[in-house]
Amino acid sequence: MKLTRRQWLHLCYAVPGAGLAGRWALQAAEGTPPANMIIRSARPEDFEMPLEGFLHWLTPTDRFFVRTHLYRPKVDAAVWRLRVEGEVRTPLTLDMAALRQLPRVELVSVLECAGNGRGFYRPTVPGAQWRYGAVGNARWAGVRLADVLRKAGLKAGAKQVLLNGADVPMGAVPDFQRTVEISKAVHPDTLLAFEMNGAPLPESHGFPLRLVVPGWAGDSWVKWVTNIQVLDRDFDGFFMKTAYRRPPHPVEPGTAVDPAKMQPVTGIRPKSVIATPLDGQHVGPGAVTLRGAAWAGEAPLARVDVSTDNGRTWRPARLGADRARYGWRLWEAEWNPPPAGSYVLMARATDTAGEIQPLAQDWNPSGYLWNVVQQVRVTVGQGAAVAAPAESLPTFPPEVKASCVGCHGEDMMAGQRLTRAQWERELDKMTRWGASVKPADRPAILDFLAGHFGPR
Ligand code: HEC
Ligand SMILES: Nc1nc2c(c(=O)[nH]1)N[C@H]1C(S)=C(S)[C@@H](COP(=O)(O)O)O[C@H]1N2
Ligand SMILES: [Mo]
Repeated sequence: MKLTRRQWLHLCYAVPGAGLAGRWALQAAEGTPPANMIIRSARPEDFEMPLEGFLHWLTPTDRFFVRTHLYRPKVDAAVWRLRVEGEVRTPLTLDMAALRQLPRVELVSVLECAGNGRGFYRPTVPGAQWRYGAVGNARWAGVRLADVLRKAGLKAGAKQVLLNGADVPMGAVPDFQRTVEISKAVHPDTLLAFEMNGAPLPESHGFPLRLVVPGWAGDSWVKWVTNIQVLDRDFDGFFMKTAYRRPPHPVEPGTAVDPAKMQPVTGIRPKSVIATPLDGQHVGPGAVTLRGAAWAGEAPLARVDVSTDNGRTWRPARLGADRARYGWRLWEAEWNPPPAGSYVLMARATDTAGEIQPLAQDWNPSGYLWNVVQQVRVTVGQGAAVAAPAESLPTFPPEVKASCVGCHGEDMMAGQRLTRAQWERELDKMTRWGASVKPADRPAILDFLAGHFGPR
């Protein structure tokens, strides 16, 4: 994306102190968003895989979802170093050649964003409104984090491993830093990966090095890793203490919950997605094949069952031959639809620990770990599918542009469905993060946002 002089001025106005880092980021993140993805936010990059992606066992890299809180850095591999310090006997500074001397490990694993499916929670919650495609299945190659930690020599008090990436700062937005508890960090399947699908990691996916944490949600899969610090205590940075937490018990939907009373997101849950037929599609007459992909977390996927009668009866789907411990499985099931009518198709995953994908789920304040069984409504034998009308963006008034476009675009706001009270909280959060909102403009900004992007 090219910035006009006016946009540059907006940026400097909207992001006090953004300075050189901010400008560098804008250059680094420049580029046209891919045409074959659903763009939730062009900058920072939040791209969702369309449903066709669930027809591939390995997700083609150019169709793999991208989730970035800050700006994507442009890392020069020649000067890049990995620093390992903290509760270790020998702090290390490794370049890529030194890292590659450790045993190479390859594995296929699903990577799913904790917020995948957030867009389905009611009441709606703020954040990228992902539907199904904030997930992908790739072949990762690298070295074991355990081998790196062994080389440095873990001290007895080691409790958590803190990873920091080269994310480019944005205003006063907290840096993306995450910890993984020591037991998961030294698990032989937890990798520092430098390859994805047989090629060097692309920039958007963490070049030159990212963490791979099979079975755990994407927020632990730190990209652009430069620093590893072993801690003898819990880390209290924003992305551990405030974000990526959910309540251990059901809470009143729509309420705020004290982060101290919530727990960090770790493992993902069994889930299946129907790629075809599509919701609203007109099918048949004649046999129809349901196809999709299914996965689970630390306990592998055991089975997928389908229902073509709104959940009254279930029968097993056929699982594809391609499989890996943490990978997803393609599945298919034949359906001979009755001559005419309207039917709800469902697919439900079960893991080897016996956890079954639910038909309904408790709400949580940030909309994490959605795995409610998908419902695909199709009609057989009559009429044509009705296409949903395309939505067009309203024109953003100058005061909203001045305060809110700079760090990210209009798309970040247009994707939300929030009440006025929720928009108030967003304004406060963005102000803390560096947005400058003139008090006199606040009511007009709120009117616009709540008016156009309220709950439906
Ligand atoms: C200083 C930079 C900055 C400015 C200026 C800014 N934002 Fe944001 N905004 C962010 C960041 C960073 C995110 C989160 C990105 C992520 O986590 O993916 C974000 C995300 C959002 C989201 C998604 C929900 C969420 O909380 O993650 C909304 C809605 C939003 N901003 C609204 C606004 C509005 C309204 C304004 C103007 C008052 C504004 N932003 C100005 C940095 C900014
Ligand atoms: N440094 C850094 N690492 C990061 C993030 C980030 O914003 N910065 N986003 C995380 C989140 S929330 C997810 S879901 C995954 C997404 O990985 P992908 O973009 O390769 O799909 O990266 C994780 N690693
Ligand atoms: Mo995520």
